[in-house]
Amino acid sequence: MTIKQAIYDAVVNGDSPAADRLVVEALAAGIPAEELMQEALIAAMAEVGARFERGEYYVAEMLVSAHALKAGLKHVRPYLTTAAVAPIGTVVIGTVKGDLHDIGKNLVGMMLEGAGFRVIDLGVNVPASRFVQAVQEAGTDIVALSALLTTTMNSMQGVVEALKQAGLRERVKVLVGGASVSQDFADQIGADGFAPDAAAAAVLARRLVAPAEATT
Ligand code: B1M
Repeated sequence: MTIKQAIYDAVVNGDSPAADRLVVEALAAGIPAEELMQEALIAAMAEVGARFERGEYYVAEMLVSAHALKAGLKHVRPYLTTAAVAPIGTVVIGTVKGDLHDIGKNLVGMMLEGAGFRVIDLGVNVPASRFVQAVQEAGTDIVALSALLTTTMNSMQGVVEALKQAGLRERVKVLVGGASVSQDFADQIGADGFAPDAAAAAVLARRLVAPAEATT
């Protein structure tokens, strides 16, 4: 069995100590962080989701798998977040109200840091008013919203509306993503952009703050 397969199994089986140890070993063996993330950690969570859909896993199993993924992810993080000398912009990020999923949001935050942004992470289950407050306080360029549930997507629209009502909508770009979200939905709620994954979110964020640079 390859080490990537062993990491995949550790996450699917919710074995945090094994995920922790194996990711350290894999990085020491020179396997790129991005590869570990995509082919082992994220792939394993897709399998966990599939087992949940088939009724083979319950919420408890999803949770222990999420813990195992996070145990591995903490070692990958430094490889994705090389600090820039001067930030190219500030992003306020959070998972919208009603939604507790944070793994994808955390990955997006890491990739944004790696792309040179200062990232202010508001966490999960974040009400629209908290995003507005953060924009007022932080000199924000981009508000980045994550939602994994079809039932919480509409909270994104609530954030866009709250920014409008506070007179802040023209000052910031709104970037949305998460398994339940699409480009059509982003257009529908008047967001500035949608990204399907963390790497694409970082590319799009750079484009949103510096349109000319992103075309080169
Ligand atoms: Co939940 N859950 N969950 N869950 N969970 C899903 C999302 C689900 C698809 C599972 C399924 O049915 N197959 C389903 C949603 C169905 C739907 O609405 N269509 C679901 C459900 C139903 C639920 C509960 C309602 C279950 C219940 O209680 N009966 C409940 C809701 C709780 C709540 O939020 N209020 C619930 C709870 C949980 C746990 C707490 C147990 C746990 C979360 C732990 C945590 O995050 N700390 C959990 C998990 C782990 C999952 C799955 C298995 C994995 C999610 C994940 O971390 N994926 C998930 C199934 C699945 O996704 N296949 C599922 C890995 C992660 C890297 O991917 O988050 O998609 P993802 O992020 C990607 C992209 O989406 C994108 O980039 C990331 C990576 O590149 N992205 C962005 C994300 N945010 C972005 C923002 C951007 C741009 C891109 O710009 C700002």
